Amino acid sequence: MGYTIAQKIIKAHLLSGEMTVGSEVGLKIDQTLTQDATGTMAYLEFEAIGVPRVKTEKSVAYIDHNTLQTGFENADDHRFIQSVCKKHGIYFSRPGNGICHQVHLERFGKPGKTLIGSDSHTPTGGGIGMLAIGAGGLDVAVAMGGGAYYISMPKMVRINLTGKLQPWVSAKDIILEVLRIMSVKGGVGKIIEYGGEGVKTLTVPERATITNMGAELGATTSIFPSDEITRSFMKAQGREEDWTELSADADAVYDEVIDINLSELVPMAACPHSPDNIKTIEEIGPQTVDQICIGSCTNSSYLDLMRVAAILKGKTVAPNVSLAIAPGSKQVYNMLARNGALADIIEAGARILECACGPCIGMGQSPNSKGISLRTFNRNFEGRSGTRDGQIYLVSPETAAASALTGVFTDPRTLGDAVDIPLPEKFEYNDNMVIAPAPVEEMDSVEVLRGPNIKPYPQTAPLAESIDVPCSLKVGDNITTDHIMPAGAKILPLRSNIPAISEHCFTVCDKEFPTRAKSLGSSIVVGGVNYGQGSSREHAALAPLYLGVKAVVVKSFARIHRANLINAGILPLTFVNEADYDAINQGDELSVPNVRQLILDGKEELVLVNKTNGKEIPVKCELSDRTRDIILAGGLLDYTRNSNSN
Ligand code: MIC
Ligand code: SF4
Repeated sequence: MGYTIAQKIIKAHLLSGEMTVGSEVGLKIDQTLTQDATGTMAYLEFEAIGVPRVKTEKSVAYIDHNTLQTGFENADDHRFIQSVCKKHGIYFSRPGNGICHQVHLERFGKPGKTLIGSDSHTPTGGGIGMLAIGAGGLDVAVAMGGGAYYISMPKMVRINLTGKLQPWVSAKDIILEVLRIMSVKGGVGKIIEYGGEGVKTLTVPERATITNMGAELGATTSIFPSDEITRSFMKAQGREEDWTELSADADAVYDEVIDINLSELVPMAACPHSPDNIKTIEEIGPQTVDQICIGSCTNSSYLDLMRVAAILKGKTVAPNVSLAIAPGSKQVYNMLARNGALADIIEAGARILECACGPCIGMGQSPNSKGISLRTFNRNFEGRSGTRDGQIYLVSPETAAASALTGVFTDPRTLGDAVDIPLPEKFEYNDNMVIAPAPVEEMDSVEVLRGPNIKPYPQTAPLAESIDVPCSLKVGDNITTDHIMPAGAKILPLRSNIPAISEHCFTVCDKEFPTRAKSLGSSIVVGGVNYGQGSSREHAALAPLYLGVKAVVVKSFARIHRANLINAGILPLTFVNEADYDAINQGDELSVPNVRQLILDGKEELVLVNKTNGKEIPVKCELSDRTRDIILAGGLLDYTRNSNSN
C-alpha cells in the first residue's frame, strides 16, 4: 500500500508511535516559527525549560501581530524577543519584514520538512509541500528544545481538483468551497491533501491561500505536492537548492475523497459570523459596503496585490467605502513600490498600512457600527474586528477590489477581460530585515531585556485527588478562542501578562466571568461542539488556568485548544451523551470524585456528579500515556522540567 504526501513526511520524522489513525505519534520538528502575540510567552517557556540553544534546523521569530505601539508593552516585548533570539540561536524577523506565514513561505520553508508554529495558520507552508502545523507556544518551546511534537495520527482526505478556474475566480473561492462542503469542524482529526490535474493550474501563492485557510476547517494541516511549479517558485526566491519533489503514491489510500471541478466555481463570500457560512456574491446581491480590507496571511502575496492594483488602476474608491491594504511582506511591498503598482493603489485612494496582520486581528481599522466590511482575511468571528456589531464577509482580493470601486458587493466577473499577472522569474528578495543569532561562543554574554509588563507563567499544581467545584460558565457551540481570550488593539499588549489579560477572559460571552471565576476560586466551564476553534493562542488556556478553571466539559474540542488545555494542566472532558449538556446549569455544584486515581489507573470514562440536581453524568477523558502524565504533573512545563531533571 502506498503513502499519501503527509504520511511520507510523518514516516520520515517519526520518533514514536504507530501511524494508525487516532494513535499518538511523536514527530521530529525541523523548523519552528513564532509570532510576537504568542512569542513572548513561548520564549518565557523556552527559558523555563532551560535548553541553552535551539536544536532545530531553523527557528524564526516574527514580529507582525502587535505592531500598534500605543504604550510601551508591545515594543518591550519586541525587544525581549529580539534579545532571546540573539542568545538562544533563533533568527529574528524585524517588525516591517512582514507576516510570519508569508515571509516563511518566501524565505525559509522547504518541501518535505516539518514546521510547527505558535500560530494556527502555520499550515500556509503546505503550499510548498511542508508538513506545517499550528501549535500552542509551549509545544513550540519544547520543539525548539529538541523535543518531539505529538499529534494524534490524522485521517487522510484527498481533495481532487479538476478543471481550471474561470477568469476572476480565485484561490480564495476554492477554499471557501471546501469550507462550504466540510464546515468549520469538518477537518478535525484530518489532513487535507490536494491532488488531481487542477493542481497544475495553481501557483504557489494560490496554493498557500488554500492551505492557510484550511485552518478554518479545524484540520491538522493541509498540503499540496511539491512539483515543477513549486520548483520555479523557489527558484524565483533564489532557493532552488531547497526544493525536493514530493507527491502521493498512485496507490495511496485516503479515508475520504472530495471532488471539486475548478471550472464550475464562482466568486463567493463567507458571511457573518463564521468562515463556513458561504454564499455566492451573486446571491448576496448589490448590498452597500462600508469598508474593504485587503491583506492578511491568506491574501497578501505579490500576485494578489498586483491583481488588486490592476483593478484599481486609474479609478477611485467609491465615496462610501474605506479601503485599507496591508501587503504581506517587505518583499511584496518593495516590488509593488518599484514596479509602480503601489502608486496605482495610492492614486485610487487606498489607505496603505504596514506589512503586518493589522485589521485581521483587530489592530486598527475596526469598521463603523454595524459596518459591512469585506475582507480578504480568514476569520470573521463576531467582534474580532474590534466592532462588536461589525458584519464581516471574507472574500477574494478580486471581489474586494471590484466592490471597493462600486461601493456594493460586486462580482469581479463583471469587470470584463481578466488581468493576467505572471509570477516573476525572480522575486526581489533581500533578507536584510532578518537578524541572525549570536555565534555560540558569544551567546552567554547576550543580555535578555525584560520590560515591566512581562510576568511569569501562571502557578500550576499537580492534578488534585478530586475536583469539587461549581460551574462558573456555560457556553454554546463553536466557541472560538477569540471568545475565550479576545484579541484586538487594547487586549493584545497584555499577552505577556497573564494576570492582566485574564481580566478579559470570556468577556465577549459574559462580562462578569473573570470576577465570578476569581471569587469562586476554582471552577469548571461547560461548552458545546467544536469548543476552542480558531486561534492557537495558549492564553485561552492560561487565563482560565489563572482564574482557577480545573476542567472544561464540552460536546467536542478543536485540536489545538484541547492540546493547550492539557499543556496548562486543565482536564479536557467530553460528554459521553451530548444530551447531558442540558443537565448542567451555570452555578451548579459539580464533582469528579477520585479523579487523580482514576486517571492514574488509565480510566477514560469518568463520572461527573451534578450535586445540585443529583445527576450522574458519564464523561470521557481520552489521554495517551504521555498526556496522562502531563495532566497528573499539572501541565507540560512541569512535566518537561520533571523529565529533564530525571
Ligand atoms: C489569529 O489569527 O487568530 C492569530 C492572532 O494569528 C492567532 C494567534 C494569536 O492569537 O496570537 C492564531 O491564528 O493562532
Ligand atoms: Fe495574522 Fe490574521 Fe494571519 Fe492570524 S490570521 S497570522 S492575525 S494575518
